Amino acid sequence: MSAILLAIMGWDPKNWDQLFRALSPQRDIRLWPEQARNPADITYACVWKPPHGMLAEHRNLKAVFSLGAGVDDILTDIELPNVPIVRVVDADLTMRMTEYVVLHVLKYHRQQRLYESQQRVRMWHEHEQAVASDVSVGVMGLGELGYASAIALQRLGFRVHGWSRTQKIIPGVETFYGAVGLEPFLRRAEILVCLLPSTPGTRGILNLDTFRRLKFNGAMHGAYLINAARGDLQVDADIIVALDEGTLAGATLDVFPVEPLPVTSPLWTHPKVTVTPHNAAQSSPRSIVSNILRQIDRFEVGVPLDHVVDRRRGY
Ligand code: NDP
Ligand code: OXD
Repeated sequence: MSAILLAIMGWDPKNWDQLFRALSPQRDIRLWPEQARNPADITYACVWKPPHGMLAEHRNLKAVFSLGAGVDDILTDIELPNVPIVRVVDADLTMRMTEYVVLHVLKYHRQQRLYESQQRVRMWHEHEQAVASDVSVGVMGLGELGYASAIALQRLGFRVHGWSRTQKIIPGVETFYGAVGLEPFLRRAEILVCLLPSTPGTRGILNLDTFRRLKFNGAMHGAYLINAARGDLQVDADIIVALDEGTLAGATLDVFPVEPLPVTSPLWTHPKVTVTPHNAAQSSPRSIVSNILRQIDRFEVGVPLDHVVDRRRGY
């Protein structure tokens, strides 16, 4: 008996459950916790924010598939079974994240919030507009999502810099890497886009010290933050201080240390903050489910899994 377990927390599991059943009617699909029985039957688990310790109860697991690109919620489970963890790498997800990054970079570049505030008071007034090639955008993380966003921004004419853990060569993008590369990278960035995974090496990296190193006297006349990666990379209190002291001129935040963002958070109403509900790369479950089922079919005939997470690196 071989069954697939779906354990989905924080998202509505119904659509996923229906898709798995529709796209693989021959398989035994069990939605956790309602249909959890005989844990020994389970050979694959497809999960989003599974409760810690739950996967360890399934001793015949052969692989765990994350339903998202980030796997921090899975890897922080200290009882995680020693099986491959596969993450999502999907063209649709990548495109949606690229759209989000381009949208918010352009929103700052084209002073859209300012024009919207003018519209509210029927003010017809043009402001000087910087040329994109004078604006420096720094992309933290040059993996699947950071790379695609950097290329899209570079094609729009921005001056793009990137930072990663290991060295990268990307035509048209000035790259920096490792701890020594962080300082020169930050010094160039007027709009800082974060697409890093959450790991022990990155958590809290979006802090006041980081913001104070950004380039605030460039074509944008201020520094901006866009975090579409993970909430625990940012220190919310430091963002507020940086905005209030003028170190940051604006922040777009899709992710937060506590989600949903508590109604009491000052970020909701801060005049320089844009909040979105962790939907930067809201993507097609159909595409993700099809990819996972294809991987399982191939794995069962001996083909190695793609996009297996390196547990030592943490992403
Ligand atoms: P990848 O694993 O493909 O890329 C991660 C990048 O971060 C790599 O370039 C890596 O460097 C770099 N990196 C990791 N650790 C460090 C470090 N300590 N210092 C410098 N660079 C580092 O991930 P993806 O691009 O697919 O996704 C990135 C993150 O985006 C996910 O982990 C997830 O948290 C978040 N995400 C958010 C979504 C949303 O809707 N808001 C949707 C999807 C993902 P190197 O290349 O050298 O290894
Ligand atoms: C992901 C996400 O990691 O949606 O895929 O946050």
